[in-house]
Amino acid sequence: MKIGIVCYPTFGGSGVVATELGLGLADKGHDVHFITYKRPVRLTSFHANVYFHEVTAMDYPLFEYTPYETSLASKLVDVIRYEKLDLLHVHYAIPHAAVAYMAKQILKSYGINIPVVTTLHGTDITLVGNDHSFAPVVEFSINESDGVTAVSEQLRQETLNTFKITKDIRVIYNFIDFSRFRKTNKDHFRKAIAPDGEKILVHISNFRKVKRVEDVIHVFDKVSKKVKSKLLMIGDGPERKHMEELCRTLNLCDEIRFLGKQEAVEELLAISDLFLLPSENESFGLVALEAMACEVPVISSNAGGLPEVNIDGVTGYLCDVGDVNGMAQRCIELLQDEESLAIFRKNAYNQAKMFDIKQVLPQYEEYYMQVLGR
Ligand code: GMT
Repeated sequence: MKIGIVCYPTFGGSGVVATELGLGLADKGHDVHFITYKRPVRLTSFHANVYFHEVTAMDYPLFEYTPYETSLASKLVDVIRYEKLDLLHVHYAIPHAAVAYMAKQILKSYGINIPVVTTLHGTDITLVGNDHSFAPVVEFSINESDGVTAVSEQLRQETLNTFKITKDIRVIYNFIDFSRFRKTNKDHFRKAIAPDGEKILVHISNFRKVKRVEDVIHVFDKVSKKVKSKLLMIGDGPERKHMEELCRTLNLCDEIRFLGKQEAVEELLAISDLFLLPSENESFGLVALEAMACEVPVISSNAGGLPEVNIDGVTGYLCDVGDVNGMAQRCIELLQDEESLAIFRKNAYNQAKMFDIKQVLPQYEEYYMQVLGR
């Protein structure tokens, strides 16, 4: 198949899923064309049947807002016509599903019918998508897609509860590539970060409000009073500055390291004992899955689709959003009990196996065939 993939090229989960999916499809012999404004962060090396088409949005003094959507639609028309794509798969509804609809209509005037699959990732439905400034367009473009997938059952339900949806929504879970995410021996890193045998807790996110990063710091504050430990804060975003200030106020600067955006997160997960994800909302929680694949149990909130990934009392613990005391207590229990920690580590790995890319990729291929009517 010749497949076009539209996504955000940044560190966000939807861009990561889209890129890994595209690369996996290419490995299976499909031709994959990424169409976006920058080379996706996980598209780092040359692959024989992977193509990248950069969208350049034209600026002009008249435009207060650069019309990226128009440039993307024009690029889609061009790539689909000349590369003769079979199917277009857009990740994150805003604005990609609406732009795909526009491109589809334009292509009809050339006698081309391009099936569009839209994958919903989370905030395109919850935090952002249901805002009245986007909602009618999101609802319309989901209903006009030829196929719609959601990354968790909870997100599917939330979409049906939020919008008037006339299309079936197929749940295809996010996935993990074990050739990259697995526990490896990085003892030299561990020694550098925790020279006195401290436990290592880790958080990875885009540091937006929805991640409740301040809860991570408050949980760690309580844990570090009972267990000698260090906290790694990986990623960057609007809340980082406030979090650094909070660490200074709590006098935790020697125990917490802000590492910024990191490419090889698996190397840091390999030396971690617990992963913290206290999000306000999380349609799936891809980073939690990445941690689990590296045998790191997860202490998370029970928001959104997290209970479909992190199993309470098995692969980690789920607490109510904002329950800092509960999360800290669970961390302390696990960190003080090596035997339980080892069991949770193995359970986390086994649960991650359910989301192996080798199981999930064929579900997308089968879904594409269904949408194409083959
Ligand atoms: O808004 C975000 O947090 C980023 C967003 C994205 O599109 O990158 O993340 C969402 O998609 C990920 C991949 O499917 C999911 O693992 C995340 O749970 C989801 N984030 C939220 O629902 C907040």
